Amino acid sequence: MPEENRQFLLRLGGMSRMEQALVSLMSQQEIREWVLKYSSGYQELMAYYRCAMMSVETKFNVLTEALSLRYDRNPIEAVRTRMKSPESIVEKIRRRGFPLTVESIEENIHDIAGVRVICAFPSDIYKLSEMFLRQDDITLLERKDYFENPKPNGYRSLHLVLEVDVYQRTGKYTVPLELQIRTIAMDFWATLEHTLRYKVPERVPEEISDELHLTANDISALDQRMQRIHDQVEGIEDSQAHPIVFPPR
Ligand code: 0O2
Repeated sequence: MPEENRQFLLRLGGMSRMEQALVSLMSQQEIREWVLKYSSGYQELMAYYRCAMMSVETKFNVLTEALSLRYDRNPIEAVRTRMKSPESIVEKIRRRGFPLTVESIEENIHDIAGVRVICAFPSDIYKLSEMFLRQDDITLLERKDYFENPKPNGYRSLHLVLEVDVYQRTGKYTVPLELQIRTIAMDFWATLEHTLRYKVPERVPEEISDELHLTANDISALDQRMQRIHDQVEGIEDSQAHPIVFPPR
C-alpha cells in the first residue's frame, strides 16, 4: 500500500503509537477492516452517507409503487445503491490533488453515496429525473448529462449530484449524493466497461478501447430504436383507448 494511503488511514483514527505500529504491519485488506471497525470520524461520516442513500432509495421505491398503480408500465426497472469503497475514495482524492483528511473527503467528494436507477427507454430517464426533483427535500447541485453529451469512450448516463436532508439525533444535515439514471442496455455496457477499463485505463489495449467505444455506439442506436418502437406502440394504444365511463353502462 502506498505510504500516502497509509498516512491517510493513520490520520483517520488519531491512533496511538502502538496502533500505528500495528497498522504498519497490516495488509490492505486488514487495514480496510480496521477502518470499517474502529475509525470513528470516518465511520460517522459514512453513516450520514448511508442514511442519504437509504432515503433516496426509499423515495424511488415509493415512486415505483405509485407508478405501478397509475400506469400499465413502471419506468423503474431496478434501483441499486453503493457506497464508494475506501480505496476508490483515496484514489479520487489523490487524483484531484486534495488533502487526505476526513474534512477534505466531506468537502470534495460528492459521489460517496450513490444510487443508480435503471429504466427501459431513454425518455424514462428524463421523466423520472423531473418527477424526482420535484420533491422539496432534494436540492440539485450539479447535472451531468452524459446522455446528451456522451463521454469520449461512449459512456451515456444522466448524473445528478444532489443534496439530501438527513435527520439525526442532533438535528438536520444536508448530505451530497450522486444519482445515476441510465437505460438497461447502457447499464449492461457500463458494468462491463467499468470492470475492464474505467479504473485502469493504462492496462487496456487500444483495440479493446476502440471496440468498447463501438459497442457503446451500437447500444445507443439500439436504445433509440427501442424508443421509437415504444413510441409507436404508445401511439397505437392511445388511438385505440376507449374513454372509461363511470358507472359502467
Ligand atoms: P466507483 O463506484 O466509485 O467504483 P470522476 O469520478 O473523477 O471520474 P466525476 O465528475 O466526479 O468524475 O464523476 P462522474 O463522471 O459523475 O462519475 C462518477 C461515477 O460515474 C463513476 O464512479 C462511475 O460509477 C460512473 N462513470 C463515470 N464515467 C464512467 C465511464 O466512462 N464508464 C463507466 N462504466 N462508468 C462511469 P467510479 O468512481 O468510477 O466508481
